[in-house]
Amino acid sequence: MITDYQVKIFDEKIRAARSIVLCAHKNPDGDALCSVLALAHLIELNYGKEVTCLYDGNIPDNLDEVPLRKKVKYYERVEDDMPVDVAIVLDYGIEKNIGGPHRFVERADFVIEIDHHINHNKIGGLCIDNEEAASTAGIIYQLMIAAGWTWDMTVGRLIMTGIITDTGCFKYVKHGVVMRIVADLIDAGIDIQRIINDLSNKPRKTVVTEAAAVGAAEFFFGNKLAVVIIDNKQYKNLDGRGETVLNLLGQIRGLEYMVLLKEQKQNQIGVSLRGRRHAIDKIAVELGGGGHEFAAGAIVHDTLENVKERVLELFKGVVK
Ligand SMILES: [Mn+2]
Repeated sequence: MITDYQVKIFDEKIRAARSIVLCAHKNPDGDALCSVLALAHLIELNYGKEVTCLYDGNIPDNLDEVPLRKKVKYYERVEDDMPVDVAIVLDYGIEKNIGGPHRFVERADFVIEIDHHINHNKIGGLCIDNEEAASTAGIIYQLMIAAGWTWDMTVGRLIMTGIITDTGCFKYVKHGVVMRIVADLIDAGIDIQRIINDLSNKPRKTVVTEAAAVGAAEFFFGNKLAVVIIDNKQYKNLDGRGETVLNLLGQIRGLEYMVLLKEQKQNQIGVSLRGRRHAIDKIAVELGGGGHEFAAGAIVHDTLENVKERVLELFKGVVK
């Protein structure tokens, strides 16, 4: 629930701000990107203020059709000494996930955070967080309704895209509240089929790389755990986090856990963990990362071989 107090503080801070920066986690996914763009557009519609949207890392090609996609700028393309009155961090998880734009957040007079990740070191002076929420985009919807803001189809499409991507097309929905938001958006004229079609938009090399990676998967603990390795050469062809690899593996009968190891650069391995019925978030924490109960991850600075060994060791105590 969004409180009147949260709306009041948000309103006061935005009204007084001359310079506003919005950002999310590095390598933004659909929810991160669409939450930033939806809130940016809402601030423009309701406060008549231009905001600066920043990102770090890469935005997956399948988000090319997202409305206002061009509005978000790579953080190095913005003047380093740009003044920041208010920074809004969305869908960021933990502070270090912000990456490059963190320098602007650090300099802000006031920080607002809007997030649905578990985080014990919040950075916002105003926190509009809900760990139960299926997506940050859904929190933006609740905020705009609570605040009585004007919104349009662009905002609606962005919010729906954030919800669709973060719920794996509604697969991870745990509470009816998100489906009520979806129902309201559909009644307002948002076309789900069009959004899903727009998200099927990857380069051929990406799909070919993902399929090859699944083909080379290794299986452990009586086929309960699958490990897929994406070396640096393959990583360059990958689109985003390699969600498709995990989705395809997840169709294997009897498989309970999935691990995707991505060599982002030498001695920097992105680890994505999935559990079908058993939690894996504690393993992500052990690796210095975090996330959700059944979907979590970390970035580990070591070789592919060492990280694989470490992950297998951690799973030893967990596989049921
Ligand atoms: Mn999210």
